Amino acid sequence: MSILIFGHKNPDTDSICSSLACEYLKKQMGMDVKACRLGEVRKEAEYALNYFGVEAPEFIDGVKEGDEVILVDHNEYGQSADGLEDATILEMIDHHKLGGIKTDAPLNVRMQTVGCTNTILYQMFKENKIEIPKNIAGLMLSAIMSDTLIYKSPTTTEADKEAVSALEKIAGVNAEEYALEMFKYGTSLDEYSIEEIVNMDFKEFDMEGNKVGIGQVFTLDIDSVLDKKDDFLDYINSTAYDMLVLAVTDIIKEGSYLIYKGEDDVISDAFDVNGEQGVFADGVVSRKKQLVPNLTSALK
Ligand SMILES: [Mn+2]
Repeated sequence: MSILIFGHKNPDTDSICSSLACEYLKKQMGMDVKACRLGEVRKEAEYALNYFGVEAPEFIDGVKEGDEVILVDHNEYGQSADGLEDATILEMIDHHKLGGIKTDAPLNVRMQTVGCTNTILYQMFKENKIEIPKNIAGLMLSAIMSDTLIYKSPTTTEADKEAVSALEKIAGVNAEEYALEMFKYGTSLDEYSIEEIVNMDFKEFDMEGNKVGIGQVFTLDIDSVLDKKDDFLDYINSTAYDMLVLAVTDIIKEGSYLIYKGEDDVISDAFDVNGEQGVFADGVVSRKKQLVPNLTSALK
């Protein structure tokens, strides 16, 4: 039976793409392996798979005694396949802290403090002098751009950037432009109604006797929200809140667009902006640390 390669449960783009890149690498090295996944393919990874024309790894709901496995992008029982305690772990390739796995036999472990598992895999391709095909290179760079948030994550290293600059030549894309499109698709709010978006992550506060609601959504598909600003306002203004702020947070620009029910002056004071619907509050990304305290003091 094939050796099973899989990333963590609730797989992100790195877990999906590292299982596929590792599968290709090990096959070239003469091993009988199969890429698997432990959960649904999310939209971001779906974009990468479709773009580069690769099929998703096969879904498995657990492993059992006698199975041989390679773990990528994780190394903890809690994040891994059900039954892992009974299977044989042959190898782990990961960039996270050690999470307490125990084995009966020796195994290969490759851990590095880089931004993405696919950066390690890239080095393994090089070390083994195995050429990376175009579609696999595309998946690998998708994962690195995703895990490093286009190099904005503090986990980003020079090794990640070096890998991407080599991979983008093979894949034939501009990594940054490609990644923005991938994030846009991955964070699209198209399938949600106005009411669902406002209430997706919504909390209510009492500020100086005012009933204030703050909703926050993370997306890079900003235009699809701002284009419907008036519809959002119709709904927001129909609520019973004294003040309601919807923060549409752009993680790449590191700020939030604000649509609100309430006084323009309060928004101006709170975020040091020219208070108007859809205004961009630069640097405002946290409800707990910024939206709530800033609005509370502005309402005083
Ligand atoms: Mn990862």
